[in-house]
Amino acid sequence: MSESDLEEMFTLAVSVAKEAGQIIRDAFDKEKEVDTKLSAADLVTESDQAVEKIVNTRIMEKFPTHRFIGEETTSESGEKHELTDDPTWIIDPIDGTTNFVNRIQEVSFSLGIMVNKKTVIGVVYAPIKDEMFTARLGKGAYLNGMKLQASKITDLKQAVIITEGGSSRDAKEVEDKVKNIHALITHTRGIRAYGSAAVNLCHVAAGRGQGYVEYGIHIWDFIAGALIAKEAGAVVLDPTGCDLDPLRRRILCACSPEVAKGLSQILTHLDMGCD
Ligand code: LIP
Repeated sequence: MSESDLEEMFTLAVSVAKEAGQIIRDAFDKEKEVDTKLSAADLVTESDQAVEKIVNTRIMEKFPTHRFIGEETTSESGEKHELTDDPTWIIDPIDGTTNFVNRIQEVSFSLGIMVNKKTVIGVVYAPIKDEMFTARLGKGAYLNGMKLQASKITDLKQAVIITEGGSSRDAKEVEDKVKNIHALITHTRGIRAYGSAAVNLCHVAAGRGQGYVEYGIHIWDFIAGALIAKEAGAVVLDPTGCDLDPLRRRILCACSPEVAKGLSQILTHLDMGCD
């Protein structure tokens, strides 16, 4: 893939993020029609579907041979994903749908592009706050054009860690997540939960906290934010400390290898299966 191909893809990614952001902003203060998916805490609205449809159309108009993985298309078809070497656009139309429904400002549009199974472009747009996070592989991460740098903290005791309860209500999963929250409170300076994986990763990229861990999310929730965090100098791994497998539904991000190691050691690692 040439530099100019990547440049064209990046330009389209930012432009569809702005278009998605406008749809999200227009609907934000209005009453929403809400449906549930796998659990009563797994939500979808008309806006999620509208954004995904328009973004899919824009991408296919310009790059008809590229692949597309979208949260809502996947939920409807129930299909498993196979990552190929083809250029693949992976989108979450609204990451933080529960926030969106409740008019909580941490909502985002997330778009990652993989080529040869490597993420080459990440764009996360938080439209209510008008924060556009972008990254290209090897070229750094930016917030509204300003270069990002993750925190330099190495001591877990000084770290603020973001984590989430997630949408599964399976008793064993909930029990293990509560154990993890207990461990995080015990070993860190504090925990936070913003309700959007993409936003959480961008917070770490921007030095707003030192780490983020979540079990039970999907490739579309984190693939763009993971590149943004990495390009800002953070470490992104599987929570066990192995390389991140984008289909294994769990992620650990930390501002430094020391904080990553400390986190991995105190956590109970949930097996979430594969996307
Ligand atoms: C959300 C994630 C969040 C997680 C929620 C949900 P959605 O994505 O970003 O981190 O805790 O359960 O999966 O469903 O709003 O796109």
